[in-house]
Amino acid sequence: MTTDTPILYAYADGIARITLNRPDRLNSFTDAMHAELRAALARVAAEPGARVLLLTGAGRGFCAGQDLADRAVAPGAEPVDIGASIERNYMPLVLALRALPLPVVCAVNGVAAGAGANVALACDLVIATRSAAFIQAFCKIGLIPDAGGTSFLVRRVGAARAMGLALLGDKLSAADAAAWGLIWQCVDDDAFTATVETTLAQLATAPTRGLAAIKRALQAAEDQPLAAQLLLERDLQRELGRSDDYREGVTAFMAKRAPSFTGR
Ligand code: T3D
Repeated sequence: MTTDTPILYAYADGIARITLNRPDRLNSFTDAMHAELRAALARVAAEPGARVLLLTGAGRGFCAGQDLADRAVAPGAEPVDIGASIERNYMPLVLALRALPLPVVCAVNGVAAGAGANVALACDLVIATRSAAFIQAFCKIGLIPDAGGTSFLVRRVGAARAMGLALLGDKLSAADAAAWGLIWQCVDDDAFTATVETTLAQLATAPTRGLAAIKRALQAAEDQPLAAQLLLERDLQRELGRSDDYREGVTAFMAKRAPSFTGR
């Protein structure tokens, strides 16, 4: 695999694939990598037939967060404005992953630390290989979890575990991450690739508009009360009831045959 470019992009058969590609630095983020990642996500959004996105890392790690080599400050020098970096890079990244109108599968192939862990959590389905781990490493360098971490952690694992992970920065195994409800699945290393590919194939042939609406509704449920959620469900269901895939789903069920969804 080439390391010339920090982001690899591939597309075929409805499946877009983005690989973080700085393996010798555990795929940690630089400004250049963020710019390429933004461009790749824009490409997915513009890909007419894209029905699922895979995000993964090259080499033995998924992502070790911000490249700290870019953050070393000489004595007496002005520190980097990290807020500006977050605004320029991490906020648009998390929001773009959440807004994509198709499922985003994050295949966590190894350690996910700092913002790398939280970018994974911004994806819709996180499948981690058993030897992977999640580390809220921020507390070790005097920072707080960013890239949505404070929100994802509290919502998924509850306040007590979120506080422990964020304050101690301990390594959370992929198995515990799945058991705690932080991620979807922990898979044995030798079954990891096959499981990811089966999941991608399933999602790439599913009713894409319906999946996008599920994503939107579940995200909305994090912020709004039941009454508003019921209204959103009504509106999305009304829209989906007019889709080709709903018609095909019902027709196939009645005909006792497998459906063939087009994503429309
Ligand atoms: O813009 C902003 O600044 C704001 C955003 C901040 C968000 C953040 O993400 S802050 C948190 C940054 N990340 C970390 O603090 C994690 C740092 N890395 C580690 O703690 C460890 O590398 C790991 C626990 C992730 C993995 O440990 P291990 O033993 O498996 O690997 P290693 O030997 O530490 O790393 C392998 C190489 O990658 C090594 O380089 P070398 O010695 O082979 O030349 C290491 O220095 C490099 N590396 C790992 N993480 C980073 C990194 N280089 C730069 N930045 C990194 N984050």
